[in-house]
Amino acid sequence: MIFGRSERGKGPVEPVTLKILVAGGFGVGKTTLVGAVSEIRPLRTEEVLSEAGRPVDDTQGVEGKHTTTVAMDFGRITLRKDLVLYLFGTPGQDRFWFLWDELATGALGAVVLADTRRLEDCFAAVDYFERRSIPFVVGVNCFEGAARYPAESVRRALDLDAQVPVVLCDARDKESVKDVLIGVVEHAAQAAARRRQPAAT
Ligand SMILES: Nc1nc2c(ncn2[C@@H]2O[C@H](COP(=O)(O)OP(=O)(O)OP(=O)(O)O)[C@@H](O)[C@H]2O)c(=O)[nH]1
Ligand SMILES: [Mg+2]
Repeated sequence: MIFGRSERGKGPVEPVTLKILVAGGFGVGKTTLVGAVSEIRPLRTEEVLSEAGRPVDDTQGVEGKHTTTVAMDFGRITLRKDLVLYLFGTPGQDRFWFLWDELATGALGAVVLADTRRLEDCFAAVDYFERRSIPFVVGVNCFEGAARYPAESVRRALDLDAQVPVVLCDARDKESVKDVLIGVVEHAAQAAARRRQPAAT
C-alpha cells in the first residue's frame, strides 16, 4: 500500500532497539537466560562438550552440562512496545575471548552472570566491562544447593563500584530475567546521565 504525504509518520512508532550482552563464566546459565526470555526461538551455537575439551572445560558444579556455546546466543525481548532488547550471550570459555570485541560493539550494557560457588569465573567479564566503561549489572544466578549470599557480600567479593547493581536471579525464570534486563537498561541510562552532567566546579 502506498501512503500519501499526510499519512506519513502516523504509523506505529518504531521501537528503540538496544543491544545487551550476557556474559559470565563457563556454564553459569547465559544460554539458559537468553532462552528464558526470548520471544523468538533463540539462535544458539551449542556444541557437545568433547572428550578433548575435558581437561580445560571445568564442569564442576554443572555436572549435568553436555554442551557449550561456541559463538553466541541471540534472542529478542520486547520490554515495552517502544523498547526492544537484542540479547547476545557470549561464549563462557576462555578460548573464545577473541569473539568478545565483535559482540561488544554497540552494546548499551551487559549482564554479568555469577555463580557464588565459582565467583572467580566472572572476574574476567567484570574486568572487561569496567575497562571499556560498558555499564553492567551483576546477576547472581541462584542455583539450588549453592549457598545464598546477600547482594552486598557479592559486591564486596567482586570489588564492584557502589553504583553497579547486584541482583539475585534465576536464569530459568522469565520474570526474574526481565527484572535483571530492566536493571541493565536503567543502570545504563543513569550512567549516560552522569556522563552528560557537567563536572561540578
Ligand atoms: N539449577 C539450576 N540450573 C541451571 C540454572 N541456570 C542454568 N542451569 C543449568 O546449568 C547448565 C548450564 O547452563 P547454560 O545456560 O548452558 O550455561 P552457559 O553459561 O550458557 O554455558 P557456556 O555457554 O558453556 O559457558 C545447564 O545444564 C542448565 O540447565 C539455574 O538457575 N538453576
Ligand atoms: Mg552458553
